[in-house]
Parts: sequence; C-alpha cells; structure tokens
Amino acid sequence: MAAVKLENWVERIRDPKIECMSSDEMAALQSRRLVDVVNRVYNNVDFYHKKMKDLGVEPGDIKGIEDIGKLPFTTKEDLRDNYPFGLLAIPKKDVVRVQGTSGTTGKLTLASYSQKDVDVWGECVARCLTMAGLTDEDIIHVCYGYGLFTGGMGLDYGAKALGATAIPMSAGNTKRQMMCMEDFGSTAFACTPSYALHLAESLEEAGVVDRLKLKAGIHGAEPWTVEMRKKIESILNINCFDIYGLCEISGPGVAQDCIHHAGLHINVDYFYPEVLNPSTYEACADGETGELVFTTLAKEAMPLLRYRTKDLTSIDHSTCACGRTTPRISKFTGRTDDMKVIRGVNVFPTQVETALLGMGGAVAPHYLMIVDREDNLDVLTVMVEVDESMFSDEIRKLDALKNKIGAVLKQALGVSARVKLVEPKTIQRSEGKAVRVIDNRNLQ
Ligand code: DLL
Repeated sequence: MAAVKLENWVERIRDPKIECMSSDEMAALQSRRLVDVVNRVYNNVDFYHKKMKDLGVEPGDIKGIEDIGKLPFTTKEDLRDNYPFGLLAIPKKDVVRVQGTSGTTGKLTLASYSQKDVDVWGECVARCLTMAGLTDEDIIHVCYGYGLFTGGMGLDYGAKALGATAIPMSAGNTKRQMMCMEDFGSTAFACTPSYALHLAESLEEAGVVDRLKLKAGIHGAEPWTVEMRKKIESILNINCFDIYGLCEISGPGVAQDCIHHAGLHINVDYFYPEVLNPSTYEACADGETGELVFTTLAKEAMPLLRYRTKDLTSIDHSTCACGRTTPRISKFTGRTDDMKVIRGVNVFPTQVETALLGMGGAVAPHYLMIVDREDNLDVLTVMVEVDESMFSDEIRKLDALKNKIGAVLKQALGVSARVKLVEPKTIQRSEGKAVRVIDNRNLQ
C-alpha cells in the first residue's frame, strides 16, 4: 500500500473543540485547571506545601495561568528524594498503575496514575494516532517494551481509546515482529526510531515490504532527525510521526507532529508547557531554544508543578496548516544531559545523524560516538558502518571515504573527529532507546 502523502491527505482531528480552540478559551481552561491543581498539591502533598511556603506563595496567589511563574520548580532529583510514593496527591489505594523509567542517568523514576490519569493518557495518545491518520479500522503493531517503560502501555491505551486493534508485541525478536506484521496485516507500527530503522532494513532485506499493509510509523522516546524519518519512510513507503512524552508527566502522547511535520503539537489542555532559558529561567520567545518545563493540569495521582524535563526545544504558538491551534515544540535536538562538550564545543548525537544521512547512502545511519581524554585533550571517535560493497574496496578508496566523513563531521560539529569505519551490523542495534554516546571521560 502506498503511503498517503501530503497532497491527498485527509486531515482527521479527534477533538477539534480542544485541538482547535482559540487561545483565549484555552487560557481560561488552563487557568481553571491550574488553580485546581495548585490547591490539590498544596493541601495534599507535603513536598509542595513546604516548597510554596518557602517561596511565600499561597494557593490564593495563583489566579490563572499567567501566575505560573510564581510556582516552584520540580526536578528529577525531587522525584528521587520522594521515591517511590512521596508525591502522591491521592490516597495510595486509588493508585491503579505505576510506570517508570530507568533513564540513562541514575535510579528509577516512578510515576503513579489514578484511573482518570490512565484514561487521559489513552485519550492523548488517541489524539496522536488520529493525527497520524489512524482510525478504529487500523491494526497497530506495538513493539515498544511493555512493562515499567511507558511506551508499550501508552500506545496500547491509545489504540484502545481509538477503538483500533492493538498487537502487543513488545520489544525484541525481529523475525517474529516481521512475521506477525505481515500475517496480521498491521497498518501501523510503534517503536523507537532506531529500532524502526533496524526493522525497516530487516523487512527490506527479507524482501517482504511489498506484502505489508503498513501506512504509518509512530516513533519517539529518543531524539531522531528529519533525515532519519525520511529514511524509514522511504524504505517502507509510509508516513512516520514523532511522538514525545515522559513518564513523569504521563508517557507518550504529551505531544506529536502532524503530517506537516512543523513541530510537535502539545496536548496543552493537560500539560502546560514553558520553554525557559536554562540559566536565567526567563521565558524564551517563540523560536528560541530553551529547556522544556511542564505543569500537569489534570493529573490526580502525582501532579507536578513546573517539572524541568532537561529536554531542549523551542515553541511556536501560531496556528498550524493542519488547523490545530495547539502550540508546537520543535523536534528535539537532545537533552541537556545528552549534550557533550568536546574541546569546548557543544555536540549532540543528532548532529552526527544528520551529517551521516546527508552523505547520500555511502554510509549507514548506524553510529556510535566515543569520547575519551588523551593527554588532557578530549578525543571524539565516531564509529560508522559502511556498505558491504564498500568494505571490499581497496584501502585507498576506504581511506578516501574516511577522510570525506571526517570532513563532513568537522563541518557539522565544529570539532574534529576520528572516524572508524566498521562492517555492516557491527554497531549494536537497540530494541528500545539507542545508546549513541559512550563518554569514557567520566571514568578517568
Ligand atoms: O520515553 C515516553 C515515550 C515512550 C515517548 C514512547 C514516546 C514514545 P521516558 O522513558 O520517561 O518516557 O523518557 C523520557 O525521552 O525526557 C526525552 O528526553 C526522551 N524522548 C521522549 N520522546 C522523545 C522524542 C518516554 N520524540 C525522555 N524525541 C524525554 C526526542 C524524546 N526525545
């Protein structure tokens, strides 16, 4: 089945009353919800009661969304300090589910949900699936992990709310994924973009792409580039969408891009976004990059005020070509803690991805960055997979390719990198979030 490209796209909006609401009406809704959530956390969560007292803020000081800047921030460390149930705003018996993330840094972060929280989560994901053109007739192959990680359950709840069929594959066993995808006639699949690429290449290698009914891919949980999206789309002849979320705030479905791919629409009736300058905490203007901060407006079990995500993005409040008025955040370049400072230059793995994919097929978009310190100097090595045919080439040609990649990376990153060419499939494929950087400097 051919992908439905922009020119014959039928726009479906699950909840136009909300997703196309005027900014005044939305601000009024957010204000009502903010006043309510502030009262609930002040009265039920010792941590917030104390934080607000310390700042000299009373619930009565918060009259609407314009007062959000008076509220305290919440950090991942605060969640760890109150692990596992210290931030509950409801009796523990009313918690119906917990989800968590181990993340790349430190201990597990746990989030609790009431039944209403689970329903809202499913609704938000259903809005995203609708944004991707899916309906109750679709068969959604979920190869995100089921378990504490929110990917599997989140997509499952979304498919359920939409009335679509969910296939709970969970992660791993690529051969079985391929068989079920073909046999069950899956029309969409959901997994991390790195695994999507691996699965797409495996399907292509097996020569089964033409027998599939796939039309959409729902990918997120890690940063990925436009070039990577186009690569997966072209192998499978589908449309792919970028879904964002984090377990502290709900899970996948906090935001997603529409067919115009002009930023990710945030479900702002439930999650109030601020993009702040990470050093001054001043609000960034539209288009300016800063740290994304969320306040949950309707969560019952574990509401969070001004949660610092450490994710870097910019915001756009203009109405999108799709008709939605919900503000859009730009595709993520990474987290503040993904960024590596190499010889004083800020480097994100997504820059390497863009550079490699821009080389027109000479190299595969599978890469690993290794940062070492030699003689007090940072050294960046980028391992890059080359095509099988290239590998059998003469050394002279390989050297030329290596030099070319080196030059492209230097241009893209602003810092030189050693390039190590490796054979196809040498770099470990991930079934979940890909590990793109190994920083050995922290061990020395
Ligand atoms: O990754 C939730 C999720 C599952 C999102 C499935 C999308 C699909 P956590 O494990 O708590 O939750 O990790 C959250 O992952 O703060 C971002 O740094 C990163 N992240 C999530 N989605 C995207 C995305 C899930 N689309 C952390 N692009 C977040 C870039 C993303 N980074």
